[in-house]
Order: sequence, then structure tokens, then C-alpha cells
Amino acid sequence: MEYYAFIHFSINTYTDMAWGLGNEDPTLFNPTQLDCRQWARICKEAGMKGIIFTAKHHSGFCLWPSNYTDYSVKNVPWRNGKADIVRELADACKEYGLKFGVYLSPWDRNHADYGKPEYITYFRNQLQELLTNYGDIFEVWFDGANGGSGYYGGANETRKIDSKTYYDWPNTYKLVRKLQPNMVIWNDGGDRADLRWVGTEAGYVGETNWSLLNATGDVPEQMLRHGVENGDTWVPGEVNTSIRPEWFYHEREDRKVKTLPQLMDLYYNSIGRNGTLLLNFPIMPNGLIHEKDEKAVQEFAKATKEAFAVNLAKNAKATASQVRGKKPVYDAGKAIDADPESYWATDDAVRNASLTLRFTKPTAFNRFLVQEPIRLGQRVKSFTVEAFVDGNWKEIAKETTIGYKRILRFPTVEATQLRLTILDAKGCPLISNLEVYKAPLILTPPIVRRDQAGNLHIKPGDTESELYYTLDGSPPTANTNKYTVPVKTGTGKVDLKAIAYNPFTKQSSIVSEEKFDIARTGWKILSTEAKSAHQVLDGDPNTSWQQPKSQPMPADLVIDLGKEENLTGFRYLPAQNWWEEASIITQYQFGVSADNTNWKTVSEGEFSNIKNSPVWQTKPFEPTKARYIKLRALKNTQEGSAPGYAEVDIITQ
Ligand code: FUL
Repeated sequence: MEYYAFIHFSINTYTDMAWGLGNEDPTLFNPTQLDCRQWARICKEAGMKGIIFTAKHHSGFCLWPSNYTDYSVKNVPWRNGKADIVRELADACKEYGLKFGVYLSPWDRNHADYGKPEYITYFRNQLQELLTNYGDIFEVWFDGANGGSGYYGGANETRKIDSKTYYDWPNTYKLVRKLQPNMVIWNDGGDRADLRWVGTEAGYVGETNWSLLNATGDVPEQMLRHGVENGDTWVPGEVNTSIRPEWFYHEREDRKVKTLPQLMDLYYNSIGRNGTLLLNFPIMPNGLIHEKDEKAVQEFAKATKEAFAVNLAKNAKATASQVRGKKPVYDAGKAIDADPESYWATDDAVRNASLTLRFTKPTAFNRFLVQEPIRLGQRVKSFTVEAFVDGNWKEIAKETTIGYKRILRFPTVEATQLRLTILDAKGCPLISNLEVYKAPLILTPPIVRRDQAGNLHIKPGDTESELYYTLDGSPPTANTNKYTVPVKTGTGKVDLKAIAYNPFTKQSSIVSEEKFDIARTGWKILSTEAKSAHQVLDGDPNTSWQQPKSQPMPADLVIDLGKEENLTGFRYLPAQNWWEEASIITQYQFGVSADNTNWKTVSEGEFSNIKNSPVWQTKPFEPTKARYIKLRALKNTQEGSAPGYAEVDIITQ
């Protein structure tokens, strides 16, 4: 199970929210074209091995007709309340030969008993339904998110629970193990489960990645990312991320589907680093996966197939510096014999050894894949890869862990030999597989931004590419505008499309596209004198400004737009270096004013999943005219720390 799908679908798909509040009207739920077979087909064709489905997300709305609540598909007009989407998807998975898993949110913003002991009985009853009635389940996901506030049967209040003790995980796990003995449990909020979160939803795990953790004790960010070298429990990392910035469907993200280079990065940074990849599809309100998402995973499947098409190690000759008891059964050839059960091994006392591949002719390559026979534990602590070029060994990589699978990317080298040297290991090193490839080059699309003066900046991902762009919506090619210096565009809205183009290979990247709203040229930040505050308006997501630490909450950011504008929404991008110092706003109020004295609140609420996924937050509101705007931070992620802003922008009519 290297690669499998997440599917996010719930009542909040119909309210354009990241998290449902628990009070959404069930009659909104209306997937007129629902087709779980479409989901399964897309996942199967993409090479995925299973699907994990949000049977119940934080809103508490159940996508199966649970006997224990009315807040489910059984009380919606769609299909006269007769639907069971968990059943339909379980059946579709069976038909397509996929494994099936469920996400059951422990936090339930709808349930009246949430926070009381009675809720645990309810939660377990639901688990019993899901793990009994739908055949084999390969994984259950117990999301740890808990924002506190909710509808809770009409109480509309904030309920705090102790995530360590409230759910009584040991007994819940017993129930799970009894009902589905072969299933793995994912849990980031409670007792140690079988799989660990990697500490981010951005799609990568640490380069150093141990599959071990300690059975007890806290798991800070560093441990999530890297595991624990001498941990006592096997808890491999699962990299979960969405094919779009957010987990649920938002039409505004139709242009934000991950690009092929981004998906390839994801592959190398998860599967290539001893992790599994759990890639999410948001379901549209009509009940289908968007065709852009489908196309993206198809291209991704094709590109990974191409990258790993011809294994150049297959016909090489393998020799090793040392072989266990000099026995043929452990010799170097076992690392390239295509038998996953066999492996190269050294004597017990050895910690440092090398394996050399001699190619039949000079061979060009840029990918190296290596595996340990993981049933015998994860051992390698550090290693190098060298290429024999022009009579000399040249180091091309120096890395740490290997684990089940490690894949390295490096610029193409042509060599007659390749040498893997294990520098250190926890026991004698064992290598079950080595593969070498020459993957085709994939051009990275350029990064685009618009500065406060309205100028467009286009940056290539490499040094060889030329840049071309259009501003009229047409596709950019090597015959459209060539970018050399920032492009002046005035103050209006701009529709920018740009490509990187390699003049030598005549290859084009996919298109980077961005629709910029009006330029922020005449804007002034009024609530602070700080010079660096202009970074909130500079169009660069990597620069930010933070309120002074002395600033008590609520903290305001007041901006003069220079003249009256027709506003229909605002956008906030939190500081991207928030883990270092700045905090992220989680509860906000957004006000507008004609005179900077009389204010009207036009939007308020939460930035739901912003801590785990610090992406652009878009909040539309009723059209209104105003010259001044005020973003008020009511709560932020780190108590005692001040909110930070990478960007604040508006949406105009
Ligand atoms: C997070 C949740 O809060 C998100 O909504 C999403 O379900 C993601 C997979 O996990 O913690």
C-alpha cells in the first residue's frame, strides 16, 4: 500500500467551508450525479491501491444511515433518504479491486453529548456500524482536530476535551482490533496507533525518516517528521495531502489543482522517503471528482511509469566489499535480482560496507532507488552514492535513512560504475533491492506574483528556461510575450498565464495561471507604523509581518484602500514561517468603513483547518462599497504570540 486515496465529501461541501459547524441544514446535501464508481475508477486507473472515505467529518453529518443519529443521509430529500454512500463506495472498491478505509472524526460538532461520557458510547456504536457492515476495512482514520466550538444539539458553545483521556483510546482500540483484526489505525490525537501523521499536510516527510516511535510520551513535530531512531514501536509515516490546496471542494480552486511537477515532488518526498502517500480528492457538490483532478492523477501515473520504465541496474554486475559468511545466498547480486525476498547481507559485526554496480557500457542516470528488507527492521543510518566518472569516484549523494524505500533524484551523470556505501547502521546492513533510472526531464512551471505597484514578476524553476506569458487568457507559447523584466500592468485586474520553455529541448512547462484582483498600489496600512508591514501587500508569500508581541488580542490590521472599492470578499495568507515566531489567525472579524470611524462587520468566523494547512483563506461576503478595511484577529494558534500575515488582499466585483 504505497499509494492510496483520501476522499473528502460532507455537508460542508454545500456551504463552501473547510469544516462544517454541525448546524448545517441536511436538506442542502444533494449530489444529483453521485457516482462512487467514478471515484473508484479514477483511483484504480491512477495506480492507487485503496480509498479512505470521510464517513463522518467534524460536522457530525453521517454519509451512511447510522442508527444512532438523525444527522445523516437518511434525513435528506435526495434519493428520499434511502442512500448509503459508505455502502456504494465499499461496493465500488470491491468491483475495482481496491481496499476500503474510513475516516470517522472523533470531534463531532453536531452531537449534543459531545464532551460527555455518553458521546464515547455513541462514537463506538458508529465505529461498530462501520467496521461490521461494510466488509474488510484496511485503515481507520481518527483525526485529532478539535476546534472546541460547535452546534452541539443547539447549545452553540465551546466544549474543551482532554484529547489524551476523553476518548479512552485503549478500549476503543480493543473494539477495533476485535472487529477488524487486520486493519491499521491512524490517530494523531490519542494513544499511539499503527501509522503516524508526518506533522504537515503539505505533502512531505523528513529526508531522515525512521519508521519507529516510542509507545508512550509526547510526539513533537520533529518526531512526527523524522520518527525516532531508537523508538520501541513500529509506527511508519503516512503522508496525507490534497490534490488541491484544501480538503473539501471549492470551485475557486479549480485553477489550483496540483501540477505534474508538484505531484512528482510529492512522490519523491513521500514514497521516495520511506512513507506512504495518501492523496485526497475533494468531491464536487454534484457527487463527482472534477475532471481536472482526474487528468492530474492520470498524468502523474503516466509520468511515474515513464520515470521508472527501464531499470539500468538489471544487467549490471554487482559486487560487495563483504558478504555474510561468504555465502552466495547473501551476495551482492541479491540486491538486483528482482526477488523482493532475497537480500545482500554482511557479517553481524559489520556497520560499514559497500556494494558496486558495474554497467556493461557507460550509462547515464539521474534516479537511484534502494530498499531494506523491512521485515528485518530498519537499519541504515547513513549512506553515500558515488558514480565512477572519467576514472574517478564522484559523490552524488550523501543521505541518512533508507527504510522500506528511498528514491534519490540528482542531475544526470554518465558513469561506468555506481557505488552504494553504507556508512553506519543499527545492525549489519541488509539491502533487498537497488534500481537505477534515467527519468525524463519535467520542466517546472514558473512562479508568478504581482507586487504592490501592480508589476508582474515571473520566476523560472531552473537556470536554462526562457519565460513566456499572456495577459488575455490565451495559452502562452514560445511565440507569445517573452518575459525579461517585471511587466507593468496598471491598477486593474490581471489574468496572467505563463510557461517556462527550454530552447534546447523545445519543451514547455505546464501553464502557471493566476487571476490577480486590482493592484494594491494606493493602499496604506494605518494600524501600524512598522516599515516591514508593507510585506503584507508585496505579493510575495515568503515575506510576512507580525504584530508586536506586546499587542494584546484582539489585534487589528487596518488598511486604507486609497479610494472606494466594490468589495465582495477578502483573502488572508498566514505567515509561512509561523512555526518560528508568528502565529496564525484562527478566529476573525472583517469590517469595512467609508470613513475609518464607522465600521460594519461583513464577515466573521473561523479559518478552520489553517494550522495544519496554512494556505490562502478566501471569505466571500455580500457586495459592499468601502474605502477602509479591518481584519481583526480574535484568536490565534499560539496563545501569547502575535498574529502574522504573509498577505492580505480583497476581492472586488
Ligand atoms: C485535518 C482535518 O481537520 C481536515 O479537515 C482534513 O480532514 C484533514 C485530513 O485532517 O486535520
